[in-house]
Amino acid sequence: MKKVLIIGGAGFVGGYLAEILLENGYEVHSTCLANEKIKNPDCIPHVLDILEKNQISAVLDEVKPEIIYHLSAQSSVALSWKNPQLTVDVNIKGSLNVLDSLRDSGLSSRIILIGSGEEYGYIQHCPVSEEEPLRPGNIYAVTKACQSMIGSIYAKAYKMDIIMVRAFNHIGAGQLPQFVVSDFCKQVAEIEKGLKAPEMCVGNLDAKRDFTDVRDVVRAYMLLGEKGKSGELYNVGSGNAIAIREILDMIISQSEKDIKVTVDPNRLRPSDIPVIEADISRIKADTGWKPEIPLEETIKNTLDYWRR
Ligand code: A2R
Repeated sequence: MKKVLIIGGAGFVGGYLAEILLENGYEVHSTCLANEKIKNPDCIPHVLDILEKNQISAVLDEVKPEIIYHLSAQSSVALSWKNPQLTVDVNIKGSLNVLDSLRDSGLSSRIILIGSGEEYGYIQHCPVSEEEPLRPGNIYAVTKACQSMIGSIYAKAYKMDIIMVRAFNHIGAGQLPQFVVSDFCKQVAEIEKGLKAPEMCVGNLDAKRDFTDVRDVVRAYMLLGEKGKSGELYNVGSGNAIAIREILDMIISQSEKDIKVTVDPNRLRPSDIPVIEADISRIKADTGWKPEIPLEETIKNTLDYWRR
């Protein structure tokens, strides 16, 4: 049975990734911080803070995984404006600790570094391919760009089996409400329950983003672990940008309530990138992956999650 290690497995994506890997016969080890919990009882849990290199080395020594998925991150763009120090520490220093520990371990594990479509920033060509120069527009994006660059350098310099991913917006049940779709669905559920006046507070509705169901995203990660080319960088997204306004309309249309929309200046970011859309031809060609779950279904699942 192939052994995998998910670093940062208590987050939104980690649970879904563990589930698909278990379904496909992997032995899944998953790490979390001391104050977190790995929910899936079929995973083998480990406590690990990526800011502590010795903790990473100890887990690698114990597990000796064939594939590592590095998901640990300060993953919120909004929080990265408020706390750039933490974002740099976790996303850059922490990722470097993970790579250095793996290098020191003498293991030849494949490692998948999860980056972000935000790395491209102010893109000039849409859809954006992996060859597009990076013009990151926020602190989170800079840290993820840095992680990808270090990954690429380590792959070449030390002949490590590293794959870099640029994941575009992924959504689904269980995502924290700092993220736009989850936030909107939560607000609608609260309005329906009478916990909130029938008014939605929103930020910039004109931005266009590329949304993929988290279950499609983790299937892409699994396929990259199995079939991705070593040293390569892959976009993971839907290949189809949609305006936040359209998403909001889809969410509101799934509710019986009459809901008013108000722009809240506190929700506008210091800078927002107008359009981000992924070119996903590379991952399609190398792994055969393509997204399968329609946006309406993902929105319904997310809304039902908050209603529950
Ligand atoms: O921030 P927390 O307490 O929710 O914990 C997050 C955890 N994490 C850490 N793990 C180990 N050492 C650290 N120093 C550390 N700091 C934070 O990583 C959380 O449990 C996990 C990341 O999960 P989420 O924030 O829910 O991100 P998500 O949506 O699962 O995205 C996974 C990856 C990230 O690299 C994103 O940047 C990318 O996909 O889009």
